[in-house]
Amino acid sequence: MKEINNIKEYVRSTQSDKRFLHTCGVADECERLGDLLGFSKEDRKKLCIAGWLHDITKEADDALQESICREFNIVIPEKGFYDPILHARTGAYYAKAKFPYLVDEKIFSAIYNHTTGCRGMSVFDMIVCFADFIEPSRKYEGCRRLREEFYRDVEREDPIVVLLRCIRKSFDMTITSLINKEVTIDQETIDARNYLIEISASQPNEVKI
Ligand code: DGI
Ligand code: FE
Ligand code: FE
Repeated sequence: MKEINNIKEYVRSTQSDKRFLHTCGVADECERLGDLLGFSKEDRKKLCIAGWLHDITKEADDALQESICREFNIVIPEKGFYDPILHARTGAYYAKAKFPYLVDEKIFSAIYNHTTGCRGMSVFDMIVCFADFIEPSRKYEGCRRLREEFYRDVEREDPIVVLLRCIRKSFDMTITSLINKEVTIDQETIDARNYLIEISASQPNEVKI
């Protein structure tokens, strides 16, 4: 618990009020989803840590983004440090460097993949990614509706089937919004969406936990 408080204090002191509210929402949502999907107490704690840390570099200035990129050999995007995906990559490395005893492979992967997802993403990754999309401080109508749909359907269907369907719908909304904004769509985002369709149609219960 003390470790989580250290993380919480660090995040509180480095994020704006709005971002911190979002981070609290994601950490809570991660715990709730972990519980619904039958994760162990230990994994629920890890999900919560991933939630607290997922946007650790979202508000970092260019100098910090650049130094993280140089230290961990992350390619600086053509768009520059405003690239919306970069904070997921720098965040994973930075969180691991800052809290080495807490950030294991699962947490690293969930932070790394939280914006785009990826082909073969685990249920742990999906929970953090989906919690990021539906946490209560997101007021966008699509997020609110998807949150309601998830909590309604999970009462009467296999939770993993519902998670696969709802997270795929969240990718559909993100992709549609990127198309409407006439901006590029990262290959990982497309791969994640295709993977979710394929795995849902074949073996939803064989997805990596
Ligand atoms: O960091 P958050 O705002 O909490 O959420 P996030 O990490 O999911 O980032 C959301 C932003 O990322 C949103 O503006 C859409 C953008 N995004 C997600 N996938 C892609 C993308 N932007 C581009 N250009 N391409 C993508 O594939
Ligand atoms: Fe993010
Ligand atoms: Fe976020």
